[in-house]
Amino acid sequence: MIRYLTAGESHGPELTGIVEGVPAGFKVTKKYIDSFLQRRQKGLGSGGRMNIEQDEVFITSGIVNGITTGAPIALRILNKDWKNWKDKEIEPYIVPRPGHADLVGTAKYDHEDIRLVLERASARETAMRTAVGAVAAQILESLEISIVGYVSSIGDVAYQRGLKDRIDKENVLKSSVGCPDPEVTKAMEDKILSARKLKDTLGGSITCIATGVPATLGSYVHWDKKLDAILARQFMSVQSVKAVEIGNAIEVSQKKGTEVQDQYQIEGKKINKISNNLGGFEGGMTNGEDLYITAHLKPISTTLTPIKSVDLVTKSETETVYERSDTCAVPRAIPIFEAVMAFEVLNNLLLKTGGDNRKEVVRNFNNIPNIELDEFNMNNHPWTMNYDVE
Ligand code: EPS
Repeated sequence: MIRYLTAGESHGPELTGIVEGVPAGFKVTKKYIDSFLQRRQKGLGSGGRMNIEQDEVFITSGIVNGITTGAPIALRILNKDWKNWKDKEIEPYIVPRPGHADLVGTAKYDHEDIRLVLERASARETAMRTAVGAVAAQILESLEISIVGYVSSIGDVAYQRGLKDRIDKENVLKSSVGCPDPEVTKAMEDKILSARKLKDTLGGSITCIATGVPATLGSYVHWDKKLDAILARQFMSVQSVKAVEIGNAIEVSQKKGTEVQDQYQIEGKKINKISNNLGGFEGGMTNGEDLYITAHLKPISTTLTPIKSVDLVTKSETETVYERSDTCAVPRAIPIFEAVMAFEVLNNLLLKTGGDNRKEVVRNFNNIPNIELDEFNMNNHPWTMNYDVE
């Protein structure tokens, strides 16, 4: 079991992360983690803050000479904006933004200023989650498991991937909005630019596909071990996410069973599927197909156009006051979801393989059986199910 904690405020000195349980002997580099962090800063729709930050990770424990040691991994990301906040007299923040954690968070912790809530609720926290997940992603890559994310919608402009289409990471990187299709990219760009002009914000969705994940991770025997459910929870925990979809779940829910099941067919010794509507999961377990999950994000709560709220000092109705923010955070959020997915896939892989070091993990990884005809040893006799009860 690997686990992690993050700490840090959006405008405080730094973000901190500690990852525990990573086996020894895997290559993990600052360069690889930084490539995730840099992607999280790019994308149409970003606000002014991304011109201030140039995120990079400082590894201060658990990885020596680019190789994991088995000890807890400590990560730091410095906030460049800190120097602008240090010793600054801060205006009171008394009007909560509907949709943000502001109102409920202030009530929950009995704060005297809303800023204390937004400092931690801010999606700045995802910088550290991205760094943590990048550690997992680099380890997965060494096991030939790769994860690619892309923007599948911005507002009501959607990109529908063909069932068998591979997503080319280069095309995602080339797009200002992280969508692999140039025509849809243009429509998404227009959508974001017009929202900015209208002083409004936009949501959208991000799809992540993991390739090379072996079958039988997760479990059907107990609710909290179902891997699709675990991943849904992790995706949902990212700021702004309001729905998580496994495979083509929404479409599947609207069709007949015979139309949507991923029917089996034999190819050589393999039992393959004719489609992947279920996103690589059957019964809460990976089935050897690509894992395919979409997070749907609401528009950011901080709008340039004021919306109705309350003044917590005068206790009267008022309108929100604009705080610097993004118009649309979806394009730059792709690496966050790749990272979140990588962490849980690695976690569940290690639950299966065990191992304190790379040699043990790789040996056990290579022994995970494929879903092939020869692997099945069926009894093929009538039998009785006995329990020692009346
Ligand atoms: C955010 C508001 C903006 C975003 C921030 C998330 O920050 P600021 O208030 O400093 O302008 O830029 O995202 C990040 C700082 C980041 O690194 O992703 C919010 O309110 O959630």
